[in-house]
Amino acid sequence: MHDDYPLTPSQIAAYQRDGYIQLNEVITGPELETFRDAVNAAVKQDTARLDPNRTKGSYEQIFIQCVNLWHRHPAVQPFVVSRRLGSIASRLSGLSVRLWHDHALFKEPHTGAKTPWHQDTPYWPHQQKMHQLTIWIALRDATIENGCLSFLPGTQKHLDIAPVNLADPQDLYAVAPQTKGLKPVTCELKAGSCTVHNGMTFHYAGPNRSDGMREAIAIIYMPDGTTYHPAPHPVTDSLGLKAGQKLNSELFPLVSD
Ligand SMILES: O=C(O)CCC(=O)C(=O)O
Repeated sequence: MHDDYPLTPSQIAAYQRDGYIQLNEVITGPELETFRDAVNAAVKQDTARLDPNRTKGSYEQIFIQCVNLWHRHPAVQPFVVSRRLGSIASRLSGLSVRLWHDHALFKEPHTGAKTPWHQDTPYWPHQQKMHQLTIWIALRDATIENGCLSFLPGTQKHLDIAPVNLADPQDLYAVAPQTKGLKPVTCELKAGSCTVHNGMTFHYAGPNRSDGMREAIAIIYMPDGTTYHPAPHPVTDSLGLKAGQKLNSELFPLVSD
């Protein structure tokens, strides 16, 4: 995971124009198996205390979400803070980047919940909002049947839209009428391939109608120099940060040159 994944100037231009891009075969072979096993073991450990018969709220029906695996699970860490992934984020955004956080996003079979159309950055306690980006890695094939991602190209330029409540979403056109008429692009991915999206790009995933788990991990990056905007967030709530403080502690490592 030390080598650079090849990116052409036209791929970088496409990412900057559309706010997302699909990159195939980013992690392959034994590395993919090791990463998938490590993430699966981490999710299993993190969810072991949950009662499988509990009633799940609407958010929990969307996916099993385990945040910052890299910080608690040594086998996951080398992948999340790897040069290969950090350098993709840095070259696509054109900026030096830090890790914001990772999260495993496992959509359970037949639970029926879609991930509603939303932008990410409005949820985050950051003063700067325009250049965060997520590498979403399929650990097993992501298909229309099991809930792969779709994007609305160019919507990263639509700032100042109120955050969508994922557990109780409004209609997309009520939240963001400027998206009317845009054609979504759906990205089916082979395991080990990924999509990268700007945190302001609207995206969506359908329900998992297959018999297997949709296993993915999303790794989120922010430009070096991003500062704290006081707002509740599980990653920063316990850190005692002050408004305007740089997010540059060991929890937010620099992952690019
Ligand atoms: O995995 C999903 O269903 C949604 C992912 C997502 O919203 C994200 O990575 O920003």
